[in-house]
Amino acid sequence: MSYLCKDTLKTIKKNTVETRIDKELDLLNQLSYPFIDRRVSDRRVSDRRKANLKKITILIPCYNEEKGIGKVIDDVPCEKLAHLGYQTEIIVINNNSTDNTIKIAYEKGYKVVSEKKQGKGNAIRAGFKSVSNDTDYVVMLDGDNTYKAKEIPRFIEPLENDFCDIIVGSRLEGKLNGDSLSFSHRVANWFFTFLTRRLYLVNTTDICTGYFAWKKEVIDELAPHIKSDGFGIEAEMITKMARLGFKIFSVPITYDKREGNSKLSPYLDGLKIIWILLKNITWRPKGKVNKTFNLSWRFKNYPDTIKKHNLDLET
Ligand SMILES: Nc1nc2c(ncn2[C@@H]2O[C@H](COP(=O)(O)OP(=O)(O)O)[C@@H](O)[C@H]2O)c(=O)[nH]1
Ligand SMILES: [Mg+2]
Repeated sequence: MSYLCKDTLKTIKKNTVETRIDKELDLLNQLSYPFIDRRVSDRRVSDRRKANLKKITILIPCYNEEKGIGKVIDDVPCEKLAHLGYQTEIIVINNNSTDNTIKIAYEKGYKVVSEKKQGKGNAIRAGFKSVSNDTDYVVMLDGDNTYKAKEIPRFIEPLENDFCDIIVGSRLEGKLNGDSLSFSHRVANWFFTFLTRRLYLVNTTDICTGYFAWKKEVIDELAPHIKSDGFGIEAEMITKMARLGFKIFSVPITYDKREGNSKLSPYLDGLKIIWILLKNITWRPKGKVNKTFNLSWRFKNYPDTIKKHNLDLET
């Protein structure tokens, strides 16, 4: 009798496990078609709702990046992300490109947002506006194939675990391949980062990076405060995100030599960054007063040594 019971139990257990695995395989099969196709469609959205997937929107600002954009897009691990439970949308933000950038993005089936006002800052602001409300995480990286889109699953992990609100990709603490970042750029970046850590108590180790990930609600709060047209945008975002009291942390990333020509003017953009770092020391979101603001307090404490580095913003 007891033998029979055990046997029956084993059969029931086996059937239940098999049914569950079958169901999961079915789900993955349903999902894999639209992700191989990689087009954003209503069907994919409804699949996502059905399967309760989270959504990642990837923003790629591009100005004449025909040499890199195809590689960046192909490198996005859509299928791996789908298996991890994410739907992926890619948005290329174009700014008057005169080469084949848009053609390549369209051919691959992705959404292109065109912003007439030139500059990376203008492009990113246009990109923020085009992020849909059902997005959970927003990732941004350059279209020149310097940052590695295949690192996205590892990159967003601290957001998923609720460790922080914003991830800043760190090249200085990550892997700099070949001569991807010149000595002078490294020194300048180190200096800007040092200033930012001291003045804003931000736990970041590379403030000139172009690789970011945010929770969607951060974008909603941050976007109205961003004004930069050009390359000051990264410094502006980091300083204002700090002032808004979000939790910011770095994740080491790989940085390769860029495809095509850089649009950065090292001296002019370097001066702009210093100006933004100094100007935003006193910046506060309108209607909010920071009672803990005190310069000596900032210089005494270093981000590594303080437990809670969010500023208390009170209305
Ligand atoms: N849409 C748009 N993208 C830009 C503009 N300027 C630069 N970018 C993009 O921003 C990213 C960073 O620019 P890049 O020249 O690589 O600067 P670097 O990474 O600091 O050397 C690249 O993907 C560029 O194509 C612009 O005016 N408009
Ligand atoms: Mg670049």
